[in-house]
Amino acid sequence: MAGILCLVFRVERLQLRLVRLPLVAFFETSFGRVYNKTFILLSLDGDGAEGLGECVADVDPYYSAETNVTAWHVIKDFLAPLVLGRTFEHPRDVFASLARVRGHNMAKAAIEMAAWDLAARLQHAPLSHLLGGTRAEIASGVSIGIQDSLDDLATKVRQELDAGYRRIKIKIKPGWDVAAVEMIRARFGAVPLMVDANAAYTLADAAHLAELDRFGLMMIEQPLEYDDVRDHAKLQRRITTPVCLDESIHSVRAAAEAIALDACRIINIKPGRLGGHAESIRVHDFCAAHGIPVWHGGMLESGIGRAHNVHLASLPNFRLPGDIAASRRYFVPDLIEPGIEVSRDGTVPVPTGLGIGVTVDWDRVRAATIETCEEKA
Ligand code: NPQ
Ligand code: MG
Repeated sequence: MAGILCLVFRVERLQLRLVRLPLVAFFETSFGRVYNKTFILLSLDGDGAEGLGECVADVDPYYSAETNVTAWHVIKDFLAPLVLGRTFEHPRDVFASLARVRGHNMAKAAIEMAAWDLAARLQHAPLSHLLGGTRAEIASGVSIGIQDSLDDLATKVRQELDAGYRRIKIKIKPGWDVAAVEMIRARFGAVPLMVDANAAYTLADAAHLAELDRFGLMMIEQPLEYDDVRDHAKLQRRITTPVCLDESIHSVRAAAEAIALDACRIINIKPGRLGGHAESIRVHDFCAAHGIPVWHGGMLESGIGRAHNVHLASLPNFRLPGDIAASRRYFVPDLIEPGIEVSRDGTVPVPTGLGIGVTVDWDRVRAATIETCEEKA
């Protein structure tokens, strides 16, 4: 942004905390049901300031290959030595400095995002200013997990529409798809609605997925294999619902390939999956240049990761509501006070304080911490 020329910082200390928080309600996807969220909080100290990042890996390698244990190991033994004692000119250089380690984007993102927060604080600026955000508030949608019954689903949809959320996403899997969408259309009419399969189908299900075409869905997210592009392109030729890719988009190159093959019409950006803010901005910009709208995904983050997401989602090509809902849908209490709140019109204000701009309740963090580790330059 204008006026911010020098973002130099030196990384002096890296701290990991393994934290566990109970979820307000269970969350079920095509890959399983969870009752709590276990994640790594990462602090980077340098030049008298501290930046925070949150690793979005889970306990199981079911959404993606990474877990808390792999992230802890890779950060401590391989990534921390690449940043400790180093001086960076700009946080956008951090991801490239970790390139020797293949993959492990969620582990890399925790460090990279903490570096952005640190640099923003050293500049006395909100993170959104460094990222190139152009919005003062972002549009918020909800992701509703698989329920025990269609009645339970209807209750949830009613509740979220009443709360003001700007679109409803439901998780689907074989046996919980067409009837669930049909019920929502019958009871709630033409509300902005989409579905997310988390890779639960194969190309052999194309005719079945085409049954969703008549409901005017905004999109179907990641219907096929987590690392697939080609079959999604074949599927997109057989259905009219726009395909959105999530799991398959692990880099700007993967996004370029998917767009070139017409494997998707929309892309979900999650900084954890992409290795941080810088690679997310590259995907955002590439999609903007190719007329592909993006929206910000969610990984059941605490208020710390959620705040990072709000700042990133303030960039201009985040044209659809994100999976960035209120803290109270997930954690009561959250690790930040006050939590992320959603207005009656379904928006979240972009914090204007320094860095991620939220206040961490360190007593709550300590109470929820299972294990810690500290590495110094
Ligand atoms: C998605 N999130 O868009 C993911 C999937 C997901 C809000 O729908 C722990 C770790 C639990 C990762 C639950 C939403 C998770 C997780 C869901 C990811 O596909
Ligand atoms: Mg998804």
